[in-house]
Amino acid sequence: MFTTHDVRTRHRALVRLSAGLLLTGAAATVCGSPAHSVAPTCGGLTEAQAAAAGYTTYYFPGATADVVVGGAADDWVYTDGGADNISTFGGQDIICAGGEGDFVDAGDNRDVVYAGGGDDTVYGGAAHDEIFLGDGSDYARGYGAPDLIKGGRQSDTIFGDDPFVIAATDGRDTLFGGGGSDNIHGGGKADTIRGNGNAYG
Ligand SMILES: [Ca+2]
Ligand SMILES: [Ca+2]
Repeated sequence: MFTTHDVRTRHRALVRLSAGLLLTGAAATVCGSPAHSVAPTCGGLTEAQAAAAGYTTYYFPGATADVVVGGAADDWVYTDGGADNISTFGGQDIICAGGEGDFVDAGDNRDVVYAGGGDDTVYGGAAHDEIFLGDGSDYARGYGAPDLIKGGRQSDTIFGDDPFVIAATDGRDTLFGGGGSDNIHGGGKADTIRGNGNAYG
């Protein structure tokens, strides 16, 4: 099923697990895929598909508070329920944080974050990130480059860039509030901002 490269990738993930960087959970749910899927997906990929595509995978289903420390390469993260703490640094990472209030720092490069339910805090880091905040009263910062951030049903606070310092790296962000009374700040550059209740993340 797996190539030699996949085995090495999975081995590295297990090494991190054995180093005490990660905690595991139990039951599985679906993120970003139809409910009838056999294996849960994140960003349209199951863990096996993500590993085959070269991602370092962190798969922790269940309602436990997981801690994930990714690396400079491309990470695929599925933590499901529980208040998770996820940092993935460089690489083009795909993150599904699941329910409850999570903290996500996607780091450099282009990342895709599905924060799920709960009151989440999400930092996109540098580059063009896509952040979907889901339910809960969330807080998000896109930081540099043009980011796409979509709020959810409740009242969210969304910043396209650093709210305190206008920088040359600020991007033309696209920010949607979704439901609730949202607080949205574009930052530098010409941003597109909609309080639209039909644009849930
Ligand atoms: Ca990474
Ligand atoms: Ca980023």
